[in-house]
Amino acid sequence: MLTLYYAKGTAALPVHIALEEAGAGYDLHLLEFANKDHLQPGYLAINPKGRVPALVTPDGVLTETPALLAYIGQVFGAAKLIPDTPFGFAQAQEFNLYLAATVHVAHAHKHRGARWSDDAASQEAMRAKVTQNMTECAALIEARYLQGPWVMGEQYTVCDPYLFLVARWLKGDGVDDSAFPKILAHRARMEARPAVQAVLKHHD
Ligand SMILES: N[C@@H](CCC(=O)N[C@@H](CS)C(=O)NCC(=O)O)C(=O)O
Repeated sequence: MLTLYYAKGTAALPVHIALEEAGAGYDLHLLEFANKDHLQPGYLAINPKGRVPALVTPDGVLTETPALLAYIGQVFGAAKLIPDTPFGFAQAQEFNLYLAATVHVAHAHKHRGARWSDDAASQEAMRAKVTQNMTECAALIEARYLQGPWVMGEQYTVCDPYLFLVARWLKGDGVDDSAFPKILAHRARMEARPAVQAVLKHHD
């Protein structure tokens, strides 16, 4: 059995969707950031980084969203949530790692500037760059990565729920998402999927 530790509307969302799409058996453990559940000793013993998601598997704990997505894709191979060629899988990893290492970090500069500076003016300067940086990220995704109808083309993969998370951030980050019709259409396609609808009930 798998256990997903999650907080609502966070990077745990794509992992939750992937588990649902895979038809996996899993338990959910909700952490409330407002209560600092993610910083309590019980959770830090599971993930010393104090972040979500974390997935407890029969082989041990996994953290980092791209790793969890790749794991789910491989363990539940019949669901075909990852490309089955080395190049295709590397392309999916390229996309997911771009979201994790660049896009998520650009987004985090809005509320999490204290990770990088203790200086209030520096944190404000970081916040001021969020719209520009996220717009540039969206432009790259729109032009280079999102093949359509799904990120990897005809095959729905673990890249899709991850893009869905980012698409949900754009407006709040000040991005004019009407400039990105492929991302908007992809978001609508995601919202129409029963697995996504079922998972979103846990994240409202
Ligand atoms: N690199 C990690 C980032 C995880 C992460 O930063 N998650 C956020 C939620 S989206 C979090 O747990 N934030 C809590 C905090 O910063 O205190 C991943 O891709 O899983």
